[in-house]
Amino acid sequence: MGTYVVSDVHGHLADLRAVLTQAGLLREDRWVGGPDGDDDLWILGDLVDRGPDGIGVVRLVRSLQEQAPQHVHMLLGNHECLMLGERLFPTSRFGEVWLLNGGRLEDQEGLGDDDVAWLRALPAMAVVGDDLLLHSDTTSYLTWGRSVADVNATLRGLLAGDDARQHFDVFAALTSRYDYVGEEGVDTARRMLETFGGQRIVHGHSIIGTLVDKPSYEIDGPLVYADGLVVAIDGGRYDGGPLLLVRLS
Ligand SMILES: [Mn+2]
Repeated sequence: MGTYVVSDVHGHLADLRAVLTQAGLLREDRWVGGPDGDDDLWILGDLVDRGPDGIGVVRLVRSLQEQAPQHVHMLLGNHECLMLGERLFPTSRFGEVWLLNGGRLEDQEGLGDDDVAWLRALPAMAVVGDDLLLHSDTTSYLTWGRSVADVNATLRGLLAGDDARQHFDVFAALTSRYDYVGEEGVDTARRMLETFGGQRIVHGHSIIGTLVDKPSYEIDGPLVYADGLVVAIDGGRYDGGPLLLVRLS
């Protein structure tokens, strides 16, 4: 049994299909789940915006979740908040910020009421084996609760509400980054792990190229940093890098 993570697909449906197929998780849009059918997939948010077919990625991910609900899991990214905010509050600040961050009309037009309910209920964190999985390399999660269950319940409550500012605050908090970088980053990562559990944080959101000061086309694998306490997996597909599917050990 293997556990795979992927993040920040940003509309690149063909790439997502390709990496899942190559790993034996997918065959012609049907979930296969690896050689024994018991592999797990965690998608760490940011399915949409910036790329060619965000709504296609939403459709594929939701279909895989329906086919294999015990094996396919999706976490909330800041672009899911953005998609939701634009849909619910188009005349608020979300309108401008959504466009600036690569929002696409086709993705909004394809979004059904059922998708909106799904977005509002996405969990933001999970501990899987020894890994704490989340979207953003931020400490904002600490402001929403003292356990994974607390944080997920708080965010679910905030996104269930109809207050545009509340939604925007969640989006903004999930957009912050680089909190595990540098000397203080090690302590920060340790504090996150002590609070939420796990031996290691696995995140997307901040592209590896910006963490190692390299162009994204030179990135070919995940980055382990902060004394081995943190793993970044966003290869920067929207920036010309690879969509990384990473098998956790
Ligand atoms: Mn993000």
